[in-house]
Amino acid sequence: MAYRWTNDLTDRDVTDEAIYLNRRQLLSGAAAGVGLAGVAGVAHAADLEPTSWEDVTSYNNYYEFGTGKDDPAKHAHRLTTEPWSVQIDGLVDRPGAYAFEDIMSKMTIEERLYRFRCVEAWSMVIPWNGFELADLLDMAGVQSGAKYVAFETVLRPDEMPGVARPVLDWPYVEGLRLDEAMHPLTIMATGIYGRDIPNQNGAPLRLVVPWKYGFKSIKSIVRITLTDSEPPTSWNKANAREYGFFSNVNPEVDHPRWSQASERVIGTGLFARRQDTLMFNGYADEVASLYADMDLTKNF
Ligand SMILES: Nc1nc2c(c(=O)[nH]1)N[C@H]1C(S)=C(S)[C@@H](COP(=O)(O)O)O[C@H]1N2
Ligand SMILES: [Mo]
Repeated sequence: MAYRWTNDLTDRDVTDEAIYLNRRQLLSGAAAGVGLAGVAGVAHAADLEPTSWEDVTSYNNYYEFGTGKDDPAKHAHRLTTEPWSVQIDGLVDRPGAYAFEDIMSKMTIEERLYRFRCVEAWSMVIPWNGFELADLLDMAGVQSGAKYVAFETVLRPDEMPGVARPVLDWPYVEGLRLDEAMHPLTIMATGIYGRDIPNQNGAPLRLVVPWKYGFKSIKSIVRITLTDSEPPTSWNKANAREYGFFSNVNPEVDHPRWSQASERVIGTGLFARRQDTLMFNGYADEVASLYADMDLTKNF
């Protein structure tokens, strides 16, 4: 498998789960802990148990390939991810089509072990590789009038069997407030377990916003637009009463059809373990201040 990212980790350092886990144990040692303490997300890493590669890559939501959890793993191999470019436009100084390789050559790839909580009340812990979205936005030069960031997934009916049905209004679109987009926890993921991110997980690059429900983490991004007004988002368009623009993980605000107080932990067997859902998915210390003046039951 080709490694798309260039940093100090080579394919001999991180080739598979076992090696990844050993390496992580080293990283959680006291000396390494000091050096990593400044990196957002890593501070929490030591007490999180990563979901297996098998579960992360076979239990997916990617409706462009079908609505079954196993549809993306079955069909997403049809998606062509090379060549790939991301159109960055709107309120930026340097709009244009940014080639994936050019982006990667300028970005610093890090490991981020994040909790991942779907609005359907299941969760995983995923060791992403990626870069901070803020660095990409800085590359394009965000203008002072920008207040939001809009994202769009590639739309290829020939390669995506799921888009033949109007389950959502294709292409899949998402959005963040600019301060959310610039937050150091917000990343563009290009890998999992040190390997290129599989198509079913959103190759070649997808958003990851760990304190929000999973549907905010839009896959296979081809366009990023800086705007001055709140952009439309796919699930909000489909059902505004059930899916808000913010969609911050919140155990105290239930989905109209189910409780959000707890979650099923994927990969814990037939009688899957449940655990309490954490405010902002466990990232309250980092992000609660972004919403200090908001009523979270109204701005859900
Ligand atoms: N383009 C696109 N992005 C998407 C989705 C989708 O259907 N299409 N599903 C979302 C949902 S509901 C979740 S929970 C996550 C799932 O990511 P994963 O399959 O990598 O775990 O992707 C999100 N991003
Ligand atoms: Mo989801």
